[in-house]
Amino acid sequence: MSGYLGCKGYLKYLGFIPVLFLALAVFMTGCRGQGDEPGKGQQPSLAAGTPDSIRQIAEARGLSQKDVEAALKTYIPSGRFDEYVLFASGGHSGQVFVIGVPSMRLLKTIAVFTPEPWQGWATGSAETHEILTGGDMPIGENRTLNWADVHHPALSETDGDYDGQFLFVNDKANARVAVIDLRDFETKQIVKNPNTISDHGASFVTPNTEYIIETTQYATPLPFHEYAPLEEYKEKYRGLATFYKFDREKGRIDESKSFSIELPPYWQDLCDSGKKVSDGWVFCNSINVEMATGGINHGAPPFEAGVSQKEADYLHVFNWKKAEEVYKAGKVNDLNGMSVIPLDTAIAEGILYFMTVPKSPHGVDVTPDGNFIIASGKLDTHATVYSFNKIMDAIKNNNVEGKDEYGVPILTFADVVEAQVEIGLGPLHTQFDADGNAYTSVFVESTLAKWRLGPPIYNGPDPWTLVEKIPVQYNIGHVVCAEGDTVAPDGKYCVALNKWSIDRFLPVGPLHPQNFQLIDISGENMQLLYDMPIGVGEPHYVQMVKADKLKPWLVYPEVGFNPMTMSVDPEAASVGNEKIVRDGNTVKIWMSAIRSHFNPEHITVNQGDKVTMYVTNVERARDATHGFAIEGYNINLSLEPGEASKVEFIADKPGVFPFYCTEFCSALHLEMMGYLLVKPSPGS
Ligand code: K7E
Ligand code: CUA
Repeated sequence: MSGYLGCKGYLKYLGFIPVLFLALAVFMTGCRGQGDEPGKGQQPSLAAGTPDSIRQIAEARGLSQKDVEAALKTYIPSGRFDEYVLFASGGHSGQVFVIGVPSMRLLKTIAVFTPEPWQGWATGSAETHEILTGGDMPIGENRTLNWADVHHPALSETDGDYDGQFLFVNDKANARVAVIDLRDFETKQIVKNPNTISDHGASFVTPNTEYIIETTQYATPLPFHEYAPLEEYKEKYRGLATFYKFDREKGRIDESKSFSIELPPYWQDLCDSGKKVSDGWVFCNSINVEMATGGINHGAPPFEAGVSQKEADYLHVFNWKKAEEVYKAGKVNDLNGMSVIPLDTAIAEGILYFMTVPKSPHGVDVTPDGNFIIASGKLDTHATVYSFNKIMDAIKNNNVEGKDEYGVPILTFADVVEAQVEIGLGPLHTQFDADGNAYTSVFVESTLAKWRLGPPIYNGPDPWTLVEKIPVQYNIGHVVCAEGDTVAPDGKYCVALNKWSIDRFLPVGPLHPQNFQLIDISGENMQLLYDMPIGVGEPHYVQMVKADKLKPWLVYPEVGFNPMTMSVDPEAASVGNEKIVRDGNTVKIWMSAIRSHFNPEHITVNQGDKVTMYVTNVERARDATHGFAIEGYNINLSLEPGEASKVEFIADKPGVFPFYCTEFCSALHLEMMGYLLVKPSPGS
């Protein structure tokens, strides 16, 4: 324990100087692992009256009463369902993880930006390949992206509440946004921003999913594929906030009705939409108002120091309803097919204002009632709370404390701030419960802090004060609480999304899993319930939705259904129309799949033929999925009941290639196969 106290003492006397920040983070990390010994439980101490059978299990396993309570709170018996669902960004995996709460069982990964063979995602089907490459870079040839850095999932909303229909996620590395339809949990669209290469303040939705918001992270010349040396950073480099119009009917982003706003080359960071009273506004943080360009290799200060020289950065305040009017009035430039509102226009039209935020902010979160905007500095110990009404007053009265280099008005800090709440060192992100409390992740300290909001959302004693902190293991990034970023949070659970696990799991080599820690927030004190390792990528943000808001299909509604169009495909194969049709060197095959055979089973083509296969799973039974793989041809489809898929390939390799079903669908699954015979062309 002395090590832990030593760390605390160190913290107390340390000034929060940016250059020391890294050293501090390293030091704090070194402090860890000195508390509880991993793998060894505390002495069991079950309450009197606990049945002997339970007492014996607890004693044999070295479980305390708290451990047993935690186990009981998370256990879901076979055949029963979880109460909540987490949609977790998959980080580098380019995917989304679907996890049940409170069991913390992984229910599914949704393939988004990377090929995923089980779902047949871009591993053979023409449709999925078309979606995946729909977001490819508009530069270079053969530049098919095969990874992504997924940060922020956003569920579609109606009146500021999750409606369970769609999910959007971003790819920070390449400024892409994807649309997932929650009827079949499949990705339907990937859009690449033509003018920026990286994003971070994405995906965030407006309260009725009118728009999906995406802001640049690292500034580049505008557009990004133009060249400009770093010496011209201030003149040529720019950020962007893009508002993608969502067509709910079609379930797609409509790029032709989307627009961007040109921004100074600060690094725009996370965003949140105003809601209720603040509907119509969007708030996005930024860092690097210094416009540092790094250059440690030329003796310049490294980015980490340059970017955090100043005491404050700017929180961007956007009037998106006004921006929409300006866009519709045509006061835009066309840039690579995207309408861009120039920075000067945004200023002149009252679309953009700044507010200062102390010490390298990161997250920004709007309270459920829409009255307050909370931002936290990574090098600060406070959450800074801005009042929406005060912001509106400052704008109306032109109460500014100056302008930035580009002429953006900066609202007077003292007049827009409602409170600054002492939270702990390194606050990042904030969520809410139903009782007027906020929950902020505190990175450097590795804690989750619960604190009280103030009137009108919380009208009890001691507003704007810290209530309790719970240690987490370790380095918490985001926190998610049940429906905790909507107009109507549920409370009950939060999950700490920890970057480091260090000593929490059986060692699996130097690359450690992330650690999702489920925390019960329903009682007087927060209680840690469960650690879930995530060993597939680094999740950032997660949303937690009430399970009964989701209404997914259990099978596709009709046989021959094409998930890309979400309708019956007129070209789909069906029972009775299976056939092989040759036209010159083009061969088309209509194939059905049902337990336990494909029809046709023999396909003979000539080397060099262009082959198109329409394969339909004609099953109507739940879970009767078939796969369709052609050995040696790098093809695997997943055909869920009713689904129709299309495969196109050139039969360039002669020989005999078994094709088979890759899902163990029946007792005679191994027999569900056939032969593709490719006759060598004469002379080959
Ligand atoms: Cu990792 Cu929201 Cu991209 Cu914070 S972000 S942790
Ligand atoms: Cu169909 Cu195995």
